[in-house]
Amino acid sequence: KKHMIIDGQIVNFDKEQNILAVIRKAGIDLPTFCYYSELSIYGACRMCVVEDEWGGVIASCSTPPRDKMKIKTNTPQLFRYRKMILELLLASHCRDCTTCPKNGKCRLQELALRFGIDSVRFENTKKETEVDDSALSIIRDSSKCILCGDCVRMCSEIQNVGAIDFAHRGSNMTVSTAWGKPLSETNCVNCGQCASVCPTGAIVIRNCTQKFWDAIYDDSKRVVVQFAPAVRVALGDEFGLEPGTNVAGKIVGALRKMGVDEVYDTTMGADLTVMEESKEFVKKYKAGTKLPLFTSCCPAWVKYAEHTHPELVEQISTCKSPMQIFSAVIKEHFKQVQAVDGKETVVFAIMPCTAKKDEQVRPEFIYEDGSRDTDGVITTQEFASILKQAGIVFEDIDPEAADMPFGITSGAGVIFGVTGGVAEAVIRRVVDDKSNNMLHNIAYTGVRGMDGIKEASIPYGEGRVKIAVVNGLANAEKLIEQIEIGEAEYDFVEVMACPGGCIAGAGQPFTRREGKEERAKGLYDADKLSQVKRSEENPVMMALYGGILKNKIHELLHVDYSK
Ligand code: HC1
Ligand code: SF4
Repeated sequence: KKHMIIDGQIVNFDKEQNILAVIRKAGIDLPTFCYYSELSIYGACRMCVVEDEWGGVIASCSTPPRDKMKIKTNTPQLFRYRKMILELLLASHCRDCTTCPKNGKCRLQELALRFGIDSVRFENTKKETEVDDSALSIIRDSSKCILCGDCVRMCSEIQNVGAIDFAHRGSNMTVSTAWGKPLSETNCVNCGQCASVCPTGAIVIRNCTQKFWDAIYDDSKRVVVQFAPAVRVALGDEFGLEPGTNVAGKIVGALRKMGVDEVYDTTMGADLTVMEESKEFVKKYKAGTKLPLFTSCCPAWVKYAEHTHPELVEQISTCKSPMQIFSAVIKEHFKQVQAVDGKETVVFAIMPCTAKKDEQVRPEFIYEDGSRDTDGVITTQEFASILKQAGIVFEDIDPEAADMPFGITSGAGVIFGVTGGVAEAVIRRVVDDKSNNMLHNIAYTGVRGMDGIKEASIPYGEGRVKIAVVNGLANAEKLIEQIEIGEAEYDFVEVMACPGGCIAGAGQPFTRREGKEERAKGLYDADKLSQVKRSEENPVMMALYGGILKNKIHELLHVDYSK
């Protein structure tokens, strides 16, 4: 076996691409600003330096491991070196930590503390604060940027968007949009993935918590909250629970404690999406309409298609996303109640996603009287801060069940939150064989797992339906290219912009691959535990289709992005 000697300790390695990965394997938390295993190596921050056996200083992220190599990670020289880098960064950085949205979660702050920096020896070269808050999901403050390039690589390598890039040279270097345009005027899709890797407060997610509180404090409003499938398996991270713990019941209990009038699970909306999307798919498949049908629930994907592949927009399902479907149904349901008690119904959605903040105000979802389907979107992280503001001791909250009449959900709906879940839920609906055996087989068709591009094929009628599942927009681009040059052919394609699906949305507490796997497991376990496995078996569906959806299916559940 190949091995390295790290600080005198033998550590085996095999497929690790760089020394840093071997060091982390040895349980040493070497600091970095610019290293993410899923992104290319930039090697700019130099915090991860180590000493070789001759006292030479090398960047561990960009050096491959060699057999029998000896390195040290902690020497007086390295300590001085790291301190100096931190002081140089702090000299040009805003130091108003208490009012920064990243306070307590900033890596620069964390490392300054860890290395005991109590003063900075260099002249203050902080630039003027320059905030771009034009976009609905993220806010950029370039004066807090440390030029690690994480956002740039995320936006281009994983999302194939390239809305931001390095501009200028030397001491004038910044991260900027093309021509310095406001972000809202670029091809940014609001996925927020840049913010999720930004180590400082240079890119943060827009905060809408005050809007939520204003509604709660307003007695003339009926506040209805829905929470997305993926939120339940990530929120616990903020409260020290085991990764992937399902806290759905606690979310309901906590929201009631804060004075929310009605609490629902977006999973019911996902069931409605399955019903409608399956219907649309089967109709198109049988009619021989141009396929594949692309899913529509990820708003960052919809935006990407609009910017980059307008020719594909008419192949995107006309189903509104579960969030929008559910809000529309809630508003319709409370119309009569509102006529009696005079309270205005406002719907907030707790989402793992930053693009939902943009989806919610798309013109398609704002009606003539100014009303909307969803009135506010708060991310999982914002919800965690709301809980803390309310003084809720989350650990002590007893789980409760969601309200009726929409409180029953299916296992098919809950797995929407993980890549492959929408496809799996639709397959469950369209196959004729409703046996447990088939249910089990569907899980092994290839739709599950964290791979960026997955394929499945299921028997249907006389033939087979070919399905692809992609996550990360660069993977979507690869698949589209293959389809367009005729190298691949599919009937149904699920696209989620965030790598791993909604469980890794930018609104969630940040996690790496292992954390995503735990979250996925949390959702698959929830599916296993639910009595109702298929959307069409959810009794709420029957009640809705026989009730308020009569004559309103198109109006409440569909949208046409190609118009
Ligand atoms: Fe998602 Fe969806 S699954 S988009 O990934 O279709 O955000 O969780 O709420 O709308 O249900 C996100 C998650 C979410 C919608 C559903
Ligand atoms: Fe790029 Fe997404 Fe950030 Fe927009 S939100 S700049 S698309 S990474």
